[in-house]
This record gives sequence, structure tokens and C-alpha cells, in this order.
Amino acid sequence: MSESEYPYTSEGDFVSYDAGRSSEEAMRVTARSFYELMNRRRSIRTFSSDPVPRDLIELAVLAAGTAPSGAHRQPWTFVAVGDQNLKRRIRLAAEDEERTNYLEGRMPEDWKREIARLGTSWQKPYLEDAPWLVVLFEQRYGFADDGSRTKHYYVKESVGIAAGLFIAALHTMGLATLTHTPSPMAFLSRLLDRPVNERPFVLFPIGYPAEGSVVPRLDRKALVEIMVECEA
Ligand code: IYR
Repeated sequence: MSESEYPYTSEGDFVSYDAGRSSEEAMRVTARSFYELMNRRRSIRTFSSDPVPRDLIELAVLAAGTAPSGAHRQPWTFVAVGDQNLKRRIRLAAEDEERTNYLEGRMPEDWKREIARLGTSWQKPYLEDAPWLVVLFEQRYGFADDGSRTKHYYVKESVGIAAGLFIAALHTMGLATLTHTPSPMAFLSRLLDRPVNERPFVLFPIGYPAEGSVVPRLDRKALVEIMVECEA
């Protein structure tokens, strides 16, 4: 399709878009520094209880909310918890589930072996130590003004992209997080009183790494392992 043919429908309301263009050299510099910044990100499991102002969390959520989504339905809700009592209740409920996973055989032995190098256990003190927990919920469908259901599309893909942007936004401002998926996660809907159309997607503890934090030594795959170019 040639540029001049778009927009090809008269049904939408279109505005002009001009992001501007940089030189390839300037793009290279920006791209390299973004990659280097992202490559310093690590999942953190030991958090300082130093406070983080709420507006920084809000800015990360705003950045996450710029994600593309199926039919632009924006099928996500970010539930922020800074309240110590509620964080404690979430920790206890998550540990109940994880104790069953780790100690009572709900997690198969080969899976436990695979993650042993990460140093995880059923204990989740970070759920209380981190100043914020943000639980990202996927909206499996929506509600119209008259209360009827509206369809959402590509929900997992959309919410997954929003989660990635959220992690990048937090890291860019110097905050640490972890993509924590206690399993099963239904207790989060209950404790956070979420509506029936929402399902927990991932839980992010957010804050500064505790002093003396360590992270597992991990390598990232090389470019040749994650990218191929196809030609006719
Ligand atoms: N959800 C558990 C177990 C766990 C699973 C995977 I896959 C990880 O990469 C890390 C942990 C937990 O949070 O401990």
C-alpha cells in the first residue's frame, strides 16, 4: 500500500503524526545507550523499605498504559498497594500457595531444579519489604456504559507488552522490580476486591534494592541465538 492510500477508511478520526527523523548516527547512539541501560536491569528479590513516592509509580503506570492493545481496548488495570497491612496479607496468602508448590509437591522436581539457581523459596519477604506492590490485572472483557459486556482482543499479548513497558519505565528511573507470579493467583482478586472481568496477570514488588543485594550470575543469549534473518 502506498503512503498516500492511508487512511483508507473514512470511518475513523485521523490526526497527523510526525515523530521527526534523526540521523542514523544519532539513532545508533540512542539505541546503544537504551540497550546498555536495559542490559543493566536485573530482577531483584531483596528490597529496601525506603519509601518511593506515589507519583513515580503513577508515571510508570502511565508509561505502561501507552502499550499497543487489541482494538485499542487497553485491557489492563494496575492495582497499587502501599499499605503495610494489605502487603502483609498478600505475603501470607502468597506464601500459603508457594509452600504448597515448593514443599508439598505441587511444583514438579524438574521445575524446581531449573529454578534452583535463582535462589527462590516459598518465603516471600519482599512482598512486605518493598514499599509498593503493583498487581497488573488483565481485563478478559470490558463493560459498556449500560453494563453489557464488551469484547477485548489479544488480551495476553496486550497486557504482556504493557508489563514490559512498566518494567522498562521503573528501571529507567532507577527502581527495581520482580515479575512475580505466585501460583495460583486467585487470592489477589479476593484480597484486592477486583471485579469478575479481571484476572491477576503478574505481581510487581517495587522499590530500591536492599543494600548488599546479590543477583544470580546469568548470561543473556547472544544476538545470533535470538535473531535470524530470512531471505527469499
Ligand atoms: N512462582 C514461584 C516459582 C518460580 C517459578 C519460575 I518459572 C521462576 O522463574 C521463579 C520462581 C516463585 O515465585 O517462587
